[in-house]
Amino acid sequence: MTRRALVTGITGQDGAYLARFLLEKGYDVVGGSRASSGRNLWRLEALGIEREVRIVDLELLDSSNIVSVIEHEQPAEIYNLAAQSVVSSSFRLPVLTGEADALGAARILEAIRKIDRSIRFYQASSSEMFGDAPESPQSETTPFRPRSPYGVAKLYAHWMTVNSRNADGLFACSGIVFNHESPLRGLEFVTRKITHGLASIALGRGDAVELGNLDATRDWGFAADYVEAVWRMMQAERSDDYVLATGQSHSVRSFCEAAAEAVGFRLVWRGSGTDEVALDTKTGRTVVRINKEYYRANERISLVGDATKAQRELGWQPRMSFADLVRMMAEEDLRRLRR
Ligand code: NAP
Ligand code: G4F
Repeated sequence: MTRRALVTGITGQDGAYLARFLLEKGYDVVGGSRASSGRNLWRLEALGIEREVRIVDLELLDSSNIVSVIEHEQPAEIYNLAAQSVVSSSFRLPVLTGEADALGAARILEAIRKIDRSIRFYQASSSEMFGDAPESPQSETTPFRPRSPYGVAKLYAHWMTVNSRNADGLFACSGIVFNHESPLRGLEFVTRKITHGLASIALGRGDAVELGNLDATRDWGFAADYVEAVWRMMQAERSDDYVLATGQSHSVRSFCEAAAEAVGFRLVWRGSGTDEVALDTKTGRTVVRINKEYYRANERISLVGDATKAQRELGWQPRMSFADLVRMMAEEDLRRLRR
C-alpha cells in the first residue's frame, strides 16, 4: 500500500525538497500550508511537483485544524517542518514564534497521542538551540544554551519530541539541523541575500548588498542532502535525535567572496568595522557594504556541527561541498534574473 506522509511547511525550502524526495520514494504526499499566507507555491513549481502533492490547510496555531487534518488524512508519517524560521524576526515576534515553533509541535504530538499513536513524527530542530554552546563542534551531547526566542521555542519543541518518545512511547525523532541552503532559500537568509544581490548587480540592476556581521560563521550544507537524512531517521527501527551538519564552518565574508567569483566579480575589502566595504577590482564598484541594522543581538559566532552519529547510525553524509553550493546558488540566481 502507498505510504502517506503529511509534510507541514510544504511551501518552504525544505518542504519542497522533502516532498520531491518522498514522491521519488513512491509516497502519497500531503502538504500542509496555512491559508492565511496566500499559498506561495513557487518552490514546488521550481521542482515541477506542484501537481503531484495534495495541499491542505494547516495552521500550526490552531489545534482543531491540526486534529481534523490528521484524522482525515491518516498519515503514516508526519514531518513537522513548518515554523517561523527567521531568527532575527523572532526577537520582534517572540510570542508568535513560540506559538508556532514551540506549541505548534506540541499540538501535533497531542493530536498523534489522541488519534493514532502509530504515526511517526519528525521535528525540525535547529542548531540555534545550542546558542552559546560550551564546546565546538556541537553534537547530540552538547548542552543547549539558546540565545534567541527562535532557539528557545525550538528547544521546547525538541524536548516535547524527546519526551513523547521516552514517556509516551511514540516514534518521535528530532533532527538538530545546521544551516542548509539552496536556490530555493528565502531572501531573508544571508546566503540567498548575497547570491541574489550580487547576481542582480552583475546584471546591472540593484545596489550594493547590505550585510551585518561579515565574520559570523555558519556550517552551511545543501538542503536536498539534508532531507534524505530526515527520511532515514523516520525509517529507523527506533526513533532518536541526530545532528545534521557538514562539520565545516565558513564566514559570511568567504560566502561573499565565493558568490562574487561565481557572478564574475573579484572582491577586495577596504575599511574596517561598520565602514568596511567590498569593491569589485575590475570596475571599482562597491558591491557589499555594512548596515548595522543587520547585526544580530546576542549572537554567538561559532556554530559548527558534528554529525558522526548520523553517519554511523543512518549511513548519512552531506554530499555537496561549500564551493559547489555557493556556485550553484549564484548561477541559479543569474539564470532566474536573466529570465
Ligand atoms: P522556510 O523556508 O522558512 O519554511 C517555513 C514553512 O513554515 C513555510 O512553508 C511557512 O509557510 C510555514 N509556516 C510558517 N508559519 C506557519 C504556521 N503558523 N502554520 C503553518 N505553517 C507555517 O524554512 P525551511 O528553511 O524550509 O526550514 C524548515 C524547518 O526546518 C523549519 O522548521 C526551520 O525552523 C527548520 N530549520 C531550518 C534550517 C535551515 O537551515 N533551513 C536549519 C535548522 C532548522 P508560508 O509559506 O505560509 O509562510
Ligand atoms: O542566514 P541567517 O539569517 O541564518 P540563521 O540565523 O543561522 O538561521 C537559519 O539557520 C538556522 C540553523 O541554525 C535555522 F534554524 C533557522 O531557521 C534559519 O534557517 O544568518 C546566518 C548568519 C548569522 O550569523 C547572521 O548574523 O549570517 C549573519 N548575517 C550577516 N549579515 C546576516 C546578515 N544574516 C542575515 N539574515 N542578513 C544579513 O544581512
